[in-house]
Amino acid sequence: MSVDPVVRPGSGAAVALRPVTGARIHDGFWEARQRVNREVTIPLGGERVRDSGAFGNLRRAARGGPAEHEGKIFADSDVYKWLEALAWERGRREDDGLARSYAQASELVAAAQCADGYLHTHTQLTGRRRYSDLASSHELYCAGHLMQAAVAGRRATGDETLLRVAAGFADHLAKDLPPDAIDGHPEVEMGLAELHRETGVPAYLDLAARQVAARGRSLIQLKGHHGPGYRQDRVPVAEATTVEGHAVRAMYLAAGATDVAVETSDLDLLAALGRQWRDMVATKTYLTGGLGSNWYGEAFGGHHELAPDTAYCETCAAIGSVQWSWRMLLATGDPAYADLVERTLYNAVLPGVSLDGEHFFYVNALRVRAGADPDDLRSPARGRQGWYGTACCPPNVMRLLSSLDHYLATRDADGVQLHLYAPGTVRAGDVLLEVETGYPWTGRVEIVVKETPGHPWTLACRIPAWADAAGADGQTAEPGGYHRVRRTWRPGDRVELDLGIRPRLTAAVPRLDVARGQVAVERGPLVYCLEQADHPGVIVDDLCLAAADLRDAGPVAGLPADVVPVTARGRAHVHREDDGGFPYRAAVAPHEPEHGGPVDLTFVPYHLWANRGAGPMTVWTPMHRT
Ligand code: FUB
Ligand code: ZN
Repeated sequence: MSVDPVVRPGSGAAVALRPVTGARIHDGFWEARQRVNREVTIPLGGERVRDSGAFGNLRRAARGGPAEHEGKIFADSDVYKWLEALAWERGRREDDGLARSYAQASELVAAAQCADGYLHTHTQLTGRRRYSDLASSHELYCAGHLMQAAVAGRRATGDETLLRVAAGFADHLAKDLPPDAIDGHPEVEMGLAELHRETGVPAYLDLAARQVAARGRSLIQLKGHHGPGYRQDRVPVAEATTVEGHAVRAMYLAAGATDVAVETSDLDLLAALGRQWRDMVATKTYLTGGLGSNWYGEAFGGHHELAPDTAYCETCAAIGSVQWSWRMLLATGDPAYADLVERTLYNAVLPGVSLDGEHFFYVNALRVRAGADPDDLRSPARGRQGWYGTACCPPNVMRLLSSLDHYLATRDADGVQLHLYAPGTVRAGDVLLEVETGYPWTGRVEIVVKETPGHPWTLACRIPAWADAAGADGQTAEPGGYHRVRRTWRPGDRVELDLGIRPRLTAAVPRLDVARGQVAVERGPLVYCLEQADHPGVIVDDLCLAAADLRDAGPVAGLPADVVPVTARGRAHVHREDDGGFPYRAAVAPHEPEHGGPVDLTFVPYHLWANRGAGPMTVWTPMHRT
């Protein structure tokens, strides 16, 4: 089935690449997660959203306020994200149950809308004046999620119920939103831009552009201790050189600004976004692709402030990063953006949901110490939770997994580009490709041309930057670019990649001081970690790597059989008698050996940690001095 994708630049947009409308994952790693998403997570999400009171809010708003509002001020957005997931899922495979749930919830949303198009149940039910507290009301944030859900509904199912609601709201905003009114939480920019792409209404894009341009002029009322940077209102987007403040807000704004830049051919804005992205990658991104090192403000820290144990790395921030990088990839065709999409998907989004599909991480720290504080509900030391009072992350994962097929491939005038590898098919105009692979566990990818036009075109396959041992069609392939083959293809022609997946050690630049003297294990696109479950009798906090003898190993208990763990020789620090006191002592010279007993280390993919109970875990491991 061909479904217009989650991001669909307009015909005149300044983009290098365009998404394909017919990419489909059939099998393998991601299909297994999509299946659980469809069969377990999305139905459960519907129940949790109902239990949170969000449907009740809509029902009461439909009857007319004032009345009680339950849950967070942005509770409507949970409904919209969940509806978006349902819509994309219906586009993948229709079924009556999904269609019924979708129809009921979208009719409820439609019923709650005011006659003039306005819709925000908290404002409607409390009787608060519209747009009177945009710093925290999330009115436009919810509107943006509604618009994205509406576009998904139309593209994936042809249903226009939500599209009418979203267009009604957008028309109202275009007419009645006070000038210079911007939301404390960006999101509406992306929603308006995509709604414009779907409907062709210029006013929606104009409003998105005005929202982006108004930011950074300290128009938003300051709240609490936060300065304007927290809400991306300190520096105009076109002038910013880095990302700052609340990480989800920053990502949504950057993604929406990218939409505006390509639709309005504002190449200066696009260049500014490229600079911000590069600075973010160079100084503010965790190895996992996770973003946000500060719990306070759920925010970015300063340059190289990337402590693993106190990392925030909100799942939504990772999803926002995927959304932004994908748009930058479309805009520029630069594979570095696809590299970050892949790293982030596997290592910063996917940890957000358990293998059983019923539990979620909000915070994705790269280290959990023995005795870590479990007090906060978001603490990774508690393991994944069934839901959260602030439930932005779970339905965000749902909608991303259900639309993941859209991120596999693109096309341009010259041919087709494959960015992510999964068994499935890619339809791009007259071209039909079939992809066979066991990726990410193996690096072999076979692409078979099933249908092709009679003229020459180029098949471009991304060679990830980490793939320094990659080969393509028997020749060495350059990492960090595309393996391009241009020819007149015939059905049955194939390209064979070997991305050379083997375990490797990764170190951080010295400026990233919290990781000095430590290494991480990676294998293909996956970041690995040491987890307590595999190291009985010692504490993960005491482990270090004794030798760089990484080896692929057989299955480990409690994880799926296809998972490839990595083993290595390690040591466990031996605690001295006086270790229990003041925790500082005379330094030893760097060349003096450390002592400790040998331990066999087992590294498992980070995204799988805490599926066998939460406990100490670390991505970075000290190297043993000998
Ligand atoms: O404010 C809405 C969402 O709640 C944010 O994106 C998350 O960080 C959480 O604070
Ligand atoms: Zn979230």
